[in-house]
Amino acid sequence: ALLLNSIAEGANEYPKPEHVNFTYGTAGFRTLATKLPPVLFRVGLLAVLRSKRLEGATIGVMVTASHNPEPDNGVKLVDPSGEMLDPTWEAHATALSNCPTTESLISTFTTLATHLRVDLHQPANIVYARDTRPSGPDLIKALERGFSVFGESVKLNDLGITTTPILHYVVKATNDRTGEYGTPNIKGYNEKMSKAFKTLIGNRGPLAPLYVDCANGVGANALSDFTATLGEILPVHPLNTATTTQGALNHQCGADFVKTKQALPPSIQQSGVLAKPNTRACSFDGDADRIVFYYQHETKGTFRLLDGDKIAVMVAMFLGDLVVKAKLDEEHKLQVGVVQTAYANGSSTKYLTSRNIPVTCVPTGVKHLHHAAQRYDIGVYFEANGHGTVLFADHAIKALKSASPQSPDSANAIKNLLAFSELINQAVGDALSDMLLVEAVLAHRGWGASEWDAGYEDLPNRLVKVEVPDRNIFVAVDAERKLQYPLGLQDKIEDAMKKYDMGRSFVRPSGTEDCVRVYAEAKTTTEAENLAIAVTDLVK
Ligand code: NG1
Ligand code: ZN
Repeated sequence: ALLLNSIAEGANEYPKPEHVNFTYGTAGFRTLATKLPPVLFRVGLLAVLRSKRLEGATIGVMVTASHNPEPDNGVKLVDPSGEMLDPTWEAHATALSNCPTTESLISTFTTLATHLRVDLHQPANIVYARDTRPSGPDLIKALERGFSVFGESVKLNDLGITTTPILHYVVKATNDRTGEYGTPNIKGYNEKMSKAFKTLIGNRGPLAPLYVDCANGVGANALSDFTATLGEILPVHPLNTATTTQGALNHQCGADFVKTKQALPPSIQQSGVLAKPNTRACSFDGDADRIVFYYQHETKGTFRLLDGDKIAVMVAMFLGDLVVKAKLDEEHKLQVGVVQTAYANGSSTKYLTSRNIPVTCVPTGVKHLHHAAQRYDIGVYFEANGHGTVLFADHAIKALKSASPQSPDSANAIKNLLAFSELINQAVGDALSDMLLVEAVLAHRGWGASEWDAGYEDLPNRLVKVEVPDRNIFVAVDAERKLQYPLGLQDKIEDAMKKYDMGRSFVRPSGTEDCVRVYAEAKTTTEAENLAIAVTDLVK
């Protein structure tokens, strides 16, 4: 009863606004920041419930709206393994956030605690962080108010301002009783990564300079901390680091801008840094869990994008080659597989398949990619937009650690595979870690950007955002490659596709915005554009 009184007191300070319906979607809660304080208070309650339910295992809470505009914000929960919140709890989050009154909040909380068999006497442990958004401090206050109703039984670890993937790392490392994953703090993260990177680069450094667009977000802080630990082997030039300039976050820069516009951020264009042949740059998004690379064509000067698909293909091919070199016996022969979504460029899928690398296609959303990747010995997953990572199965690590190599070459390959498993964030996509992954592979291959790019040519493509009266009438199936409802629409889309050489198009409701997305690709830019227009007309 004491607890319920204390919840009521807090809830009264954070009444739910009327006429707003919150949903815990693929990216947690995400909307205009001014609407969010009551949601944060309630997420505080839920995070504690989840931790108590798991006998005090550490739960993570990240306050960010990633690549969205600065006035937006959001919040998501991280499970003890460092992965996204268990999907069955997403509904509980939605239920708590929508309780219209303090009374209904109390009753929903009580029902949840009973149904989920939460022993409220258990301890709870929470680690939390935020990105650089100006709305962050207020939202953290609301979150902490939620924790505070439970009094002393909750132990808190505030990481302050840091990236989403670092928060995931700290959650995973905190829960790892063996201590092998790494020291559970930001310093531990930097040390783990720089050690693995140095092993991989060996005497190949110093590498060519790399320009990094930090989207004027938290990636700027993380990058400067990290390079201080790393030293000279990778000369990094941070750009767009104005984390305290109002309105700068994700504005005309960052991974989402580059991928959507298929163009350089104007700031980089103007700086002229890419004019020197084969100079590469990359862009993080607002919470540094996505990355895309790019460069300028040496003779034509055109913009060349190296997106999530290009990263996945290069990394999968390289790890596949290392596995062959490692000469693990037949029984332990590890299979490298790739997980993509329908947004993967058709050329990338074709390239992988023609080289006997298995490809799985799953619906949008990191949790789907992550789970599918866990089914491979070494599972590479990337969304075309640059969110992705590589998962090494436990049995794969065991096989590598217990192998008895017959040649220096195999011994080297095994050492490198193990170093990659340390370098790559095993919890979630991570711009900083993926940046180093790409740099390490390029260094080993002896490649610059253009050699990396040469593998396959992207099909021209268009992504269109269509506002519709009700996006819920659109139901996608078959890993979102087809529409089941509205009835009959899929047939019309397929008729449109047939009119274009190598035409492919699909429609799905967005999980993060109030719109449906139309994707189209075809042999030429004009054809891709026309197909996108034709399908958009069908949807409207
Ligand atoms: P939605 O809004 O469901 O399309 C977007 C991205 C996803 C993923 C999520 C989570 C595209 C087309 N969609 O999802 O890939 O990153 O946001 O942030 O890029
Ligand atoms: Zn992000």
